[in-house]
Amino acid sequence: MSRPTFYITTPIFYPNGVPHIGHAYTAIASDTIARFHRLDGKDVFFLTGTDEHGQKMQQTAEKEGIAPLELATRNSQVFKDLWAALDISYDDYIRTTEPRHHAASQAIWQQMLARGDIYKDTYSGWYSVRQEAFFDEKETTLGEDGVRREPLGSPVEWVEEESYFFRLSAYGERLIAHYEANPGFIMPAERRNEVMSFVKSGLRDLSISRTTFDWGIPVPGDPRHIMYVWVDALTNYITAAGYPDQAAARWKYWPADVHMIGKDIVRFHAVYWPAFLMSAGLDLPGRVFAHGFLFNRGEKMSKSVGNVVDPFELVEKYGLDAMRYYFLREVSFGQDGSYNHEAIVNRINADLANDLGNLAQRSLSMIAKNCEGLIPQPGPLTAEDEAILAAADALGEKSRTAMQDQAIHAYLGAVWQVVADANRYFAGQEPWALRKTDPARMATVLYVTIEVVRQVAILAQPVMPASSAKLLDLLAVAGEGRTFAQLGRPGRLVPGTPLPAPQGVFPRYVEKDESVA
Ligand code: ME8
Repeated sequence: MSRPTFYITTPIFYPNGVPHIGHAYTAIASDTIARFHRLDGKDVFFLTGTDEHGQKMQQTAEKEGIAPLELATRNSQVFKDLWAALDISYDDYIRTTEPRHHAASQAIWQQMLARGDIYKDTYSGWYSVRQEAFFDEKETTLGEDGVRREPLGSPVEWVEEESYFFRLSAYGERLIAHYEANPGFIMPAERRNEVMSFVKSGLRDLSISRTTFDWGIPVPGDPRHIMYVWVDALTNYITAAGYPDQAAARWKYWPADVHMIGKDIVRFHAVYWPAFLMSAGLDLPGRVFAHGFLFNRGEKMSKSVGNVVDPFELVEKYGLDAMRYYFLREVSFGQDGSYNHEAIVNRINADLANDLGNLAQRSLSMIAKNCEGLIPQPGPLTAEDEAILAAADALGEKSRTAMQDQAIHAYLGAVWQVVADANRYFAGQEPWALRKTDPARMATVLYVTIEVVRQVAILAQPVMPASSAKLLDLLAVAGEGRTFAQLGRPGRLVPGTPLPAPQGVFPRYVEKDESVA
Protein backbone atom coordinates (compact mmCIF):
# COMPACT_ATOMS: atom_id res chain seq x y z
CA MET A 1 0.00 0.00 0.00
CA SER A 2 1.48 3.37 -0.90
CA ARG A 3 1.72 5.88 1.91
CA PRO A 4 0.06 9.27 1.56
CA THR A 5 2.48 11.91 0.31
CA PHE A 6 3.24 15.23 1.98
CA TYR A 7 5.14 17.94 0.11
CA ILE A 8 6.39 20.99 2.00
CA THR A 9 8.59 23.82 0.71
CA THR A 10 10.43 26.79 2.18
CA PRO A 11 10.92 29.93 0.14
CA ILE A 12 14.13 29.75 -1.86
CA PHE A 13 16.30 32.40 -0.25
CA TYR A 14 18.35 35.10 -1.98
CA PRO A 15 22.02 34.28 -1.53
CA ASN A 16 23.03 37.93 -1.93
CA GLY A 17 24.16 37.78 1.69
CA VAL A 18 24.52 35.23 4.45
CA PRO A 19 21.45 33.81 6.22
CA HIS A 20 20.07 35.46 9.36
CA ILE A 21 17.76 34.34 12.10
CA GLY A 22 14.60 34.95 10.03
CA HIS A 23 15.76 32.45 7.44
CA ALA A 24 16.66 30.00 10.20
CA TYR A 25 13.19 30.39 11.70
CA THR A 26 11.44 29.48 8.44
CA ALA A 27 13.71 26.46 8.01
CA ILE A 28 13.26 25.21 11.59
CA ALA A 29 9.47 25.48 11.42
CA SER A 30 9.32 23.75 8.03
CA ASP A 31 11.69 21.04 9.21
CA THR A 32 9.55 20.39 12.26
CA ILE A 33 6.47 20.00 10.08
CA ALA A 34 8.34 17.67 7.69
CA ARG A 35 9.61 15.52 10.57
CA PHE A 36 6.17 15.42 12.17
CA HIS A 37 4.57 14.00 9.04
CA ARG A 38 7.41 11.52 8.45
CA LEU A 39 6.97 10.16 11.97
CA ASP A 40 3.26 10.01 11.28
CA GLY A 41 3.88 7.61 8.40
CA LYS A 42 3.68 9.92 5.40
CA ASP A 43 5.93 9.86 2.36
CA VAL A 44 7.40 13.33 2.82
CA PHE A 45 9.22 15.50 0.30
CA PHE A 46 10.80 18.59 1.87
CA LEU A 47 12.31 21.17 -0.47
CA THR A 48 14.49 24.20 0.16
CA GLY A 49 17.11 26.10 -1.84
CA THR A 50 18.36 29.43 -3.15
CA ASP A 51 16.93 32.01 -5.55
CA GLU A 52 19.98 33.03 -7.51
CA HIS A 53 18.86 35.27 -10.38
CA GLY A 54 17.69 38.87 -10.59
CA GLN A 55 18.92 42.40 -10.39
CA LYS A 56 19.69 42.29 -6.67
CA MET A 57 22.11 39.38 -7.16
CA GLN A 58 23.68 41.06 -10.17
CA GLN A 59 24.14 44.40 -8.36
CA THR A 60 25.57 42.82 -5.20
CA ALA A 61 28.02 40.79 -7.27
CA GLU A 62 29.09 43.91 -9.18
CA LYS A 63 29.77 45.71 -5.91
CA GLU A 64 31.97 42.84 -4.79
CA GLY A 65 33.65 42.68 -8.17
CA ILE A 66 32.74 39.04 -8.77
CA ALA A 67 30.42 37.16 -11.11
CA PRO A 68 26.83 36.64 -9.89
CA LEU A 69 27.24 32.87 -10.04
CA GLU A 70 30.30 33.08 -7.83
CA LEU A 71 28.37 35.12 -5.26
CA ALA A 72 25.45 32.70 -5.44
CA THR A 73 27.66 29.65 -5.08
CA ARG A 74 29.53 31.08 -2.12
CA ASN A 75 26.45 32.12 -0.14
CA SER A 76 24.34 29.15 -1.15
CA GLN A 77 27.00 27.07 0.58
CA VAL A 78 26.59 29.14 3.76
CA PHE A 79 22.84 28.39 3.70
CA LYS A 80 23.67 24.70 3.33
CA ASP A 81 26.12 24.91 6.23
CA LEU A 82 23.47 26.57 8.35
CA TRP A 83 20.92 23.91 7.47
CA ALA A 84 23.46 21.30 8.58
CA ALA A 85 24.01 23.18 11.86
CA LEU A 86 20.23 23.38 12.37
CA ASP A 87 19.64 19.73 11.47
CA ILE A 88 17.27 20.62 8.61
CA SER A 89 16.15 17.33 7.07
CA TYR A 90 15.49 18.55 3.53
CA ASP A 91 15.12 16.01 0.72
CA ASP A 92 16.28 18.32 -2.06
CA TYR A 93 18.10 21.63 -2.24
CA ILE A 94 17.40 23.52 -5.42
CA ARG A 95 19.54 26.26 -6.92
CA THR A 96 17.77 28.22 -9.63
CA THR A 97 20.96 28.32 -11.71
CA GLU A 98 20.73 24.55 -12.29
CA PRO A 99 19.91 23.31 -15.81
CA ARG A 100 16.83 21.40 -14.59
CA HIS A 101 15.39 24.70 -13.38
CA HIS A 102 16.08 26.57 -16.61
CA ALA A 103 14.24 23.80 -18.45
CA ALA A 104 11.24 23.91 -16.11
CA SER A 105 10.98 27.72 -16.20
CA GLN A 106 11.06 27.80 -19.97
CA ALA A 107 8.49 25.02 -20.11
CA ILE A 108 5.97 26.81 -17.87
CA TRP A 109 6.53 30.01 -19.85
CA GLN A 110 5.66 28.16 -23.05
CA GLN A 111 2.51 26.74 -21.49
CA MET A 112 1.35 30.18 -20.40
CA LEU A 113 2.17 31.55 -23.84
CA ALA A 114 0.25 28.73 -25.54
CA ARG A 115 -2.72 29.56 -23.29
CA GLY A 116 -2.66 33.10 -24.72
CA ASP A 117 -1.72 34.66 -21.37
CA ILE A 118 1.60 36.25 -22.41
CA TYR A 119 1.93 39.29 -24.70
CA LYS A 120 4.58 41.89 -25.47
CA ASP A 121 4.22 45.60 -24.65
CA THR A 122 6.13 48.36 -22.92
CA TYR A 123 6.42 48.64 -19.17
CA SER A 124 6.89 51.86 -17.32
CA GLY A 125 6.69 52.10 -13.58
CA TRP A 126 8.49 51.85 -10.26
CA TYR A 127 10.67 48.91 -9.33
CA SER A 128 12.33 47.98 -6.05
CA VAL A 129 15.49 45.97 -6.54
CA ARG A 130 15.57 44.94 -2.90
CA GLN A 131 12.05 43.48 -3.09
CA GLU A 132 12.43 42.51 -6.76
CA ALA A 133 8.91 43.88 -7.21
CA PHE A 134 6.96 46.48 -9.19
CA PHE A 135 4.90 49.13 -7.42
CA ASP A 136 2.11 51.45 -8.43
CA GLU A 137 3.00 55.07 -7.97
CA LYS A 138 0.22 55.38 -5.38
CA GLU A 139 1.89 52.67 -3.27
CA THR A 140 5.12 54.70 -3.07
CA THR A 141 6.05 57.84 -1.13
CA LEU A 142 8.61 60.50 -1.88
CA GLY A 143 10.83 61.04 1.18
CA GLU A 144 12.28 64.35 2.35
CA ASP A 145 15.63 63.07 1.13
CA GLY A 146 14.23 63.03 -2.41
CA VAL A 147 14.16 59.22 -2.49
CA ARG A 148 10.95 57.45 -3.47
CA ARG A 149 10.20 54.32 -1.45
CA GLU A 150 7.74 51.43 -1.46
CA PRO A 151 5.70 50.57 1.68
CA LEU A 152 8.43 48.39 3.22
CA GLY A 153 10.94 51.19 2.90
CA SER A 154 13.24 50.13 0.09
CA PRO A 155 14.00 52.69 -2.64
CA VAL A 156 12.27 52.33 -6.00
CA GLU A 157 13.62 53.29 -9.39
CA TRP A 158 11.84 54.24 -12.60
CA VAL A 159 11.84 51.47 -15.21
CA GLU A 160 10.75 51.92 -18.78
CA GLU A 161 11.38 49.13 -21.24
CA GLU A 162 9.92 46.62 -23.60
CA SER A 163 8.47 43.78 -21.59
CA TYR A 164 6.39 40.66 -21.80
CA PHE A 165 3.24 40.74 -19.70
CA PHE A 166 1.21 38.03 -18.01
CA ARG A 167 -2.56 38.50 -18.27
CA LEU A 168 -3.06 38.54 -14.49
CA SER A 169 -6.13 40.76 -14.88
CA ALA A 170 -7.98 37.79 -16.40
CA TYR A 171 -7.53 35.68 -13.25
CA GLY A 172 -9.14 37.81 -10.54
CA GLU A 173 -12.48 36.03 -10.47
CA ARG A 174 -10.98 32.57 -10.68
CA LEU A 175 -8.63 33.39 -7.80
CA ILE A 176 -11.46 34.70 -5.63
CA ALA A 177 -13.51 31.60 -6.44
CA HIS A 178 -10.57 29.44 -5.40
CA TYR A 179 -10.04 31.31 -2.11
CA GLU A 180 -13.75 31.03 -1.34
CA ALA A 181 -14.00 27.34 -2.16
CA ASN A 182 -10.80 26.61 -0.20
CA PRO A 183 -10.81 28.65 2.99
CA GLY A 184 -7.54 27.01 4.09
CA PHE A 185 -5.67 28.00 0.95
CA ILE A 186 -4.13 31.07 2.58
CA MET A 187 -3.35 30.99 6.28
CA PRO A 188 -3.50 32.58 8.75
CA ALA A 189 -6.79 34.45 8.32
CA GLU A 190 -5.23 37.93 8.46
CA ARG A 191 -3.17 37.11 5.38
CA ARG A 192 -6.17 35.61 3.61
CA ASN A 193 -8.17 38.77 4.20
CA GLU A 194 -5.36 40.96 2.89
CA VAL A 195 -5.06 38.92 -0.28
CA MET A 196 -8.82 38.81 -0.85
CA SER A 197 -9.12 42.57 -0.65
CA PHE A 198 -6.07 43.06 -2.88
CA VAL A 199 -7.51 40.80 -5.56
CA LYS A 200 -11.01 42.25 -5.22
CA SER A 201 -9.61 45.74 -5.77
CA GLY A 202 -8.70 44.63 -9.30
CA LEU A 203 -5.57 43.04 -10.75
CA ARG A 204 -3.36 44.57 -13.40
CA ASP A 205 -1.32 42.58 -15.87
CA LEU A 206 2.13 41.74 -14.60
CA SER A 207 5.40 42.60 -16.29
CA ILE A 208 7.32 39.31 -16.49
CA SER A 209 10.50 40.07 -18.42
CA ARG A 210 13.39 42.53 -18.35
CA THR A 211 15.87 43.69 -20.97
CA THR A 212 18.14 46.08 -19.05
CA PHE A 213 20.28 43.40 -17.41
CA ASP A 214 20.96 39.79 -18.24
CA TRP A 215 21.31 37.73 -15.04
CA GLY A 216 18.35 35.41 -15.43
CA ILE A 217 16.68 32.79 -17.55
CA PRO A 218 16.22 33.78 -21.21
CA VAL A 219 12.69 34.02 -22.54
CA PRO A 220 12.14 31.16 -25.01
CA GLY A 221 12.50 32.44 -28.56
CA ASP A 222 13.46 35.98 -27.49
CA PRO A 223 16.68 35.82 -25.49
CA ARG A 224 17.10 39.61 -25.38
CA HIS A 225 14.54 39.29 -22.61
CA ILE A 226 15.18 37.51 -19.36
CA MET A 227 12.35 36.30 -17.16
CA TYR A 228 11.28 38.40 -14.20
CA VAL A 229 13.00 36.72 -11.28
CA TRP A 230 9.75 35.84 -9.48
CA VAL A 231 8.45 33.85 -12.47
CA ASP A 232 11.56 31.75 -12.37
CA ALA A 233 11.70 31.63 -8.54
CA LEU A 234 8.14 30.37 -7.99
CA THR A 235 8.66 27.70 -10.62
CA ASN A 236 11.26 26.04 -8.38
CA TYR A 237 8.45 24.26 -6.55
CA ILE A 238 7.56 22.25 -9.66
CA THR A 239 11.11 21.95 -11.00
CA ALA A 240 12.00 19.86 -7.97
CA ALA A 241 8.97 17.63 -8.58
CA GLY A 242 10.29 16.86 -12.06
CA TYR A 243 8.39 19.40 -14.20
CA PRO A 244 7.87 19.36 -17.15
CA ASP A 245 8.18 15.57 -16.95
CA GLN A 246 4.90 14.57 -15.40
CA ALA A 247 5.99 10.93 -15.60
CA ALA A 248 8.88 11.72 -13.23
CA ALA A 249 8.99 9.71 -10.01
CA ARG A 250 8.65 12.87 -7.97
CA TRP A 251 5.63 14.25 -9.77
CA LYS A 252 3.49 12.26 -7.30
CA TYR A 253 4.30 14.96 -4.74
CA TRP A 254 2.70 17.76 -6.76
CA PRO A 255 0.60 19.68 -5.79
CA ALA A 256 2.54 20.70 -2.69
CA ASP A 257 0.62 20.43 0.57
CA VAL A 258 2.17 23.53 2.14
CA HIS A 259 4.25 26.39 0.81
CA MET A 260 5.77 27.80 3.99
CA ILE A 261 6.75 31.46 3.60
CA GLY A 262 7.12 34.66 5.61
CA LYS A 263 4.39 37.28 5.50
CA ASP A 264 6.49 39.53 3.24
CA ILE A 265 5.96 37.38 0.16
CA VAL A 266 2.30 36.43 0.36
CA ARG A 267 1.23 38.25 -2.78
CA PHE A 268 3.70 36.37 -4.95
CA HIS A 269 2.60 33.00 -3.56
CA ALA A 270 -1.12 33.49 -3.15
CA VAL A 271 -1.88 35.62 -6.22
CA TYR A 272 0.78 35.32 -8.93
CA TRP A 273 1.72 31.68 -8.40
CA PRO A 274 -1.80 30.21 -8.49
CA ALA A 275 -2.56 32.33 -11.55
CA PHE A 276 0.56 31.01 -13.33
CA LEU A 277 -0.41 27.46 -12.40
CA MET A 278 -3.98 27.89 -13.62
CA SER A 279 -2.65 29.29 -16.86
CA ALA A 280 -0.27 26.35 -17.28
CA GLY A 281 -3.07 23.89 -16.50
CA LEU A 282 -1.44 22.60 -13.30
CA ASP A 283 -2.97 21.82 -9.91
CA LEU A 284 -2.72 24.44 -7.18
CA PRO A 285 -0.90 23.85 -3.87
CA GLY A 286 -3.05 22.97 -0.91
CA ARG A 287 -1.94 25.84 1.27
CA VAL A 288 0.21 28.93 1.45
CA PHE A 289 1.10 29.48 5.10
CA ALA A 290 2.69 32.82 5.93
CA HIS A 291 4.41 32.95 9.30
CA GLY A 292 5.17 36.19 11.10
CA PHE A 293 8.37 38.13 11.46
CA LEU A 294 10.92 37.81 14.22
CA PHE A 295 12.11 40.91 16.00
CA ASN A 296 15.02 41.42 18.35
CA ARG A 297 13.44 42.66 21.60
CA GLY A 298 10.61 44.04 19.55
CA GLU A 299 12.89 45.89 17.14
CA LYS A 300 13.25 45.12 13.48
CA MET A 301 16.59 43.47 12.81
CA SER A 302 18.70 45.40 10.36
CA LYS A 303 22.34 45.70 9.50
CA SER A 304 22.28 49.46 10.10
CA VAL A 305 20.82 49.09 13.62
CA GLY A 306 23.45 46.41 14.27
CA ASN A 307 21.04 44.00 15.99
CA VAL A 308 21.07 41.20 13.43
CA VAL A 309 21.29 37.86 15.20
CA ASP A 310 23.68 35.31 13.72
CA PRO A 311 21.96 31.91 13.80
CA PHE A 312 25.27 30.02 14.03
CA GLU A 313 26.02 31.94 17.23
CA LEU A 314 22.65 31.08 18.74
CA VAL A 315 23.24 27.38 18.19
CA GLU A 316 26.67 27.70 19.76
CA LYS A 317 25.34 29.60 22.74
CA TYR A 318 22.14 27.74 23.65
CA GLY A 319 22.42 24.41 21.89
CA LEU A 320 20.42 23.49 18.83
CA ASP A 321 17.45 21.72 20.36
CA ALA A 322 16.88 24.41 22.95
CA MET A 323 16.93 27.07 20.25
CA ARG A 324 14.52 25.15 18.03
CA TYR A 325 12.20 24.56 20.97
CA TYR A 326 12.29 28.19 22.03
CA PHE A 327 11.29 29.65 18.69
CA LEU A 328 8.51 27.18 18.09
CA ARG A 329 7.11 27.24 21.62
CA GLU A 330 7.42 30.95 22.32
CA VAL A 331 5.88 32.35 19.14
CA SER A 332 2.28 31.64 18.15
CA PHE A 333 3.01 30.30 14.72
CA GLY A 334 1.66 32.75 12.16
CA GLN A 335 2.07 35.80 14.41
CA ASP A 336 5.12 38.02 14.79
CA GLY A 337 7.51 37.04 17.53
CA SER A 338 10.34 38.44 19.50
CA TYR A 339 13.70 37.03 20.33
CA ASN A 340 15.40 37.83 23.63
CA HIS A 341 17.98 36.18 25.83
CA GLU A 342 15.97 36.10 29.09
CA ALA A 343 13.04 34.34 27.43
CA ILE A 344 15.31 31.71 25.90
CA VAL A 345 17.02 31.03 29.22
CA ASN A 346 13.67 30.80 30.92
CA ARG A 347 12.37 28.22 28.42
CA ILE A 348 15.57 26.17 28.66
CA ASN A 349 15.57 26.09 32.45
CA ALA A 350 11.84 25.86 33.14
CA ASP A 351 10.41 23.73 30.33
CA LEU A 352 13.39 21.61 29.39
CA ALA A 353 15.78 21.25 32.35
CA ASN A 354 13.18 21.35 35.15
CA ASP A 355 9.92 20.06 33.79
CA LEU A 356 10.94 17.38 31.32
CA GLY A 357 14.61 16.81 32.19
CA ASN A 358 14.13 16.43 35.94
CA LEU A 359 11.05 14.28 35.60
CA ALA A 360 12.92 11.84 33.37
CA GLN A 361 16.07 11.96 35.45
CA ARG A 362 14.33 11.44 38.79
CA SER A 363 12.12 8.57 37.65
CA LEU A 364 14.91 6.82 35.73
CA SER A 365 17.39 7.17 38.62
CA MET A 366 14.88 5.64 41.01
CA ILE A 367 14.42 2.75 38.59
CA ALA A 368 18.18 2.29 38.29
CA LYS A 369 18.55 2.21 42.07
CA ASN A 370 15.43 0.38 43.18
CA CYS A 371 14.24 -1.76 40.27
CA GLU A 372 17.53 -3.32 39.16
CA GLY A 373 17.55 -1.04 36.14
CA LEU A 374 14.59 -2.87 34.58
CA ILE A 375 11.34 -1.29 33.43
CA PRO A 376 9.14 -1.91 36.50
CA GLN A 377 6.10 -4.14 36.51
CA PRO A 378 2.99 -2.03 37.19
CA GLY A 379 0.30 -3.32 39.57
CA PRO A 380 -3.41 -2.36 39.51
CA LEU A 381 -3.92 1.23 38.27
CA THR A 382 -5.53 3.94 40.41
CA ALA A 383 -7.70 6.74 39.06
CA GLU A 384 -4.67 9.05 39.11
CA ASP A 385 -2.61 6.59 37.06
CA GLU A 386 -5.43 6.16 34.56
CA ALA A 387 -5.92 9.93 34.28
CA ILE A 388 -2.32 10.77 33.46
CA LEU A 389 -2.00 7.85 31.03
CA ALA A 390 -5.21 8.94 29.31
CA ALA A 391 -3.84 12.47 28.99
CA ALA A 392 -0.65 11.11 27.40
CA ASP A 393 -2.59 8.75 25.14
CA ALA A 394 -4.68 11.66 23.86
CA LEU A 395 -1.62 13.66 22.78
CA GLY A 396 -1.17 12.00 19.40
CA GLU A 397 -4.58 13.08 18.18
CA LYS A 398 -4.31 16.53 19.74
CA SER A 399 -0.97 17.09 18.06
CA ARG A 400 -2.23 15.90 14.69
CA THR A 401 -5.21 18.22 14.90
CA ALA A 402 -3.00 21.20 15.73
CA MET A 403 -0.53 20.34 12.98
CA GLN A 404 -3.23 20.11 10.34
CA ASP A 405 -3.25 23.89 10.69
CA GLN A 406 0.51 24.22 11.24
CA ALA A 407 -0.27 25.34 14.82
CA ILE A 408 3.15 24.22 16.03
CA HIS A 409 2.86 26.22 19.27
CA ALA A 410 -0.50 24.56 20.06
CA TYR A 411 0.92 21.06 19.56
CA LEU A 412 3.88 21.87 21.80
CA GLY A 413 1.59 23.55 24.31
CA ALA A 414 -0.50 20.37 24.54
CA VAL A 415 2.57 18.17 25.03
CA TRP A 416 4.03 20.40 27.74
CA GLN A 417 0.68 20.56 29.48
CA VAL A 418 0.97 16.80 29.98
CA VAL A 419 4.57 17.26 31.16
CA ALA A 420 3.25 19.66 33.81
CA ASP A 421 0.48 17.23 34.76
CA ALA A 422 3.00 14.40 35.01
CA ASN A 423 5.14 16.48 37.34
CA ARG A 424 2.13 17.09 39.57
CA TYR A 425 1.30 13.39 39.46
CA PHE A 426 4.86 12.41 40.38
CA ALA A 427 5.03 14.92 43.24
CA GLY A 428 1.60 13.85 44.50
CA GLN A 429 2.36 10.12 44.43
CA GLU A 430 5.69 10.54 46.25
CA PRO A 431 7.31 7.37 44.89
CA TRP A 432 10.43 8.07 47.00
CA ALA A 433 8.27 7.66 50.14
CA LEU A 434 6.71 4.44 48.79
CA ARG A 435 10.09 2.81 48.42
CA LYS A 436 9.96 1.47 51.97
CA THR A 437 6.21 1.39 52.63
CA ASP A 438 4.85 -0.03 49.38
CA PRO A 439 7.48 -0.95 46.76
CA ALA A 440 4.87 -2.49 44.45
CA ARG A 441 3.00 0.81 44.36
CA MET A 442 6.28 2.65 43.79
CA ALA A 443 6.91 0.40 40.78
CA THR A 444 3.51 1.31 39.35
CA VAL A 445 4.09 5.05 39.77
CA LEU A 446 7.53 4.81 38.15
CA TYR A 447 6.14 2.75 35.29
CA VAL A 448 3.34 5.23 34.65
CA THR A 449 5.74 8.15 34.80
CA ILE A 450 8.23 6.79 32.29
CA GLU A 451 5.40 5.68 30.02
CA VAL A 452 4.29 9.32 29.89
CA VAL A 453 7.90 10.38 29.28
CA ARG A 454 8.06 7.89 26.42
CA GLN A 455 5.14 9.48 24.63
CA VAL A 456 6.42 12.99 25.27
CA ALA A 457 9.82 12.01 23.86
CA ILE A 458 8.27 10.53 20.72
CA LEU A 459 6.25 13.68 20.18
CA ALA A 460 9.18 15.98 20.88
CA GLN A 461 11.28 14.45 18.09
CA PRO A 462 10.17 16.82 15.31
CA VAL A 463 11.25 19.82 17.38
CA MET A 464 14.25 18.44 19.27
CA PRO A 465 15.59 15.53 17.22
CA ALA A 466 18.84 14.91 19.10
CA SER A 467 17.60 15.31 22.70
CA SER A 468 14.48 13.25 22.06
CA ALA A 469 16.62 10.49 20.60
CA LYS A 470 18.75 10.49 23.76
CA LEU A 471 15.66 10.30 25.92
CA LEU A 472 14.28 7.41 23.87
CA ASP A 473 17.67 5.66 24.16
CA LEU A 474 17.36 5.93 27.96
CA LEU A 475 13.94 4.27 27.72
CA ALA A 476 15.31 1.53 25.45
CA VAL A 477 12.85 2.52 22.71
CA ALA A 478 14.42 1.87 19.32
CA GLY A 479 13.68 2.19 15.60
CA GLU A 480 10.05 1.57 14.73
CA GLY A 481 9.14 2.12 18.37
CA ARG A 482 9.77 5.83 17.84
CA THR A 483 7.07 6.46 15.26
CA PHE A 484 3.68 7.99 16.00
CA ALA A 485 2.04 4.63 15.32
CA GLN A 486 3.51 3.64 18.70
CA LEU A 487 1.83 6.46 20.61
CA GLY A 488 -0.80 5.43 23.14
CA ARG A 489 -1.41 1.78 23.97
CA PRO A 490 0.30 0.11 20.99
CA GLY A 491 3.78 1.14 22.11
CA ARG A 492 3.48 0.72 25.90
CA LEU A 493 6.81 0.11 27.63
CA VAL A 494 7.42 -3.57 28.32
CA PRO A 495 8.10 -4.41 31.99
CA GLY A 496 11.36 -6.22 32.59
CA THR A 497 13.22 -4.50 29.72
CA PRO A 498 16.71 -3.48 30.84
CA LEU A 499 17.44 0.25 30.73
CA PRO A 500 20.82 1.91 30.25
CA ALA A 501 22.32 4.00 33.07
CA PRO A 502 20.36 7.27 33.24
CA GLN A 503 22.01 10.54 32.21
CA GLY A 504 20.88 14.14 32.10
CA VAL A 505 19.48 15.11 28.70
CA PHE A 506 18.57 18.78 29.16
CA PRO A 507 21.33 20.81 30.83
CA ARG A 508 20.45 24.04 32.63
CA TYR A 509 21.64 27.27 31.06
CA VAL A 510 24.05 28.94 33.47
CA GLU A 511 24.90 32.60 32.87
CA LYS A 512 28.62 33.11 32.35
CA ASP A 513 28.77 35.58 35.29
CA GLU A 514 27.02 33.09 37.57
CA SER A 515 29.42 30.31 36.69
CA VAL A 516 32.37 32.58 37.53
CA ALA A 517 30.90 33.68 40.86
O1 ME8 B 1 11.96 36.66 -0.57
N1 ME8 B 1 11.46 36.99 10.48
O2 ME8 B 1 13.99 35.58 -0.35
P1 ME8 B 1 14.56 36.21 0.99
C1 ME8 B 1 10.99 35.84 9.99
N2 ME8 B 1 13.91 34.80 -2.83
N3 ME8 B 1 11.25 35.38 8.76
C2 ME8 B 1 12.05 36.10 7.98
C3 ME8 B 1 12.60 37.32 8.42
C4 ME8 B 1 12.29 37.77 9.74
N4 ME8 B 1 12.76 38.88 10.28
N5 ME8 B 1 13.34 37.80 7.41
C5 ME8 B 1 13.27 36.90 6.39
C6 ME8 B 1 12.83 35.93 -0.99
N6 ME8 B 1 12.50 35.87 6.73
C7 ME8 B 1 12.65 35.24 -2.33
C8 ME8 B 1 11.70 34.08 -2.14
S1 ME8 B 1 10.30 31.99 -3.04
C9 ME8 B 1 9.81 31.40 -4.52
C10 ME8 B 1 11.38 33.31 -3.38
C11 ME8 B 1 12.23 34.67 5.93
O3 ME8 B 1 15.97 35.70 1.08
C12 ME8 B 1 10.77 34.55 5.55
O4 ME8 B 1 10.49 33.19 5.25
O5 ME8 B 1 14.33 37.66 1.03
C13 ME8 B 1 10.71 35.37 4.28
O6 ME8 B 1 9.58 35.08 3.49
C14 ME8 B 1 11.99 34.93 3.61
O7 ME8 B 1 12.93 34.79 4.70
C15 ME8 B 1 12.49 35.90 2.56
O8 ME8 B 1 13.75 35.47 2.13
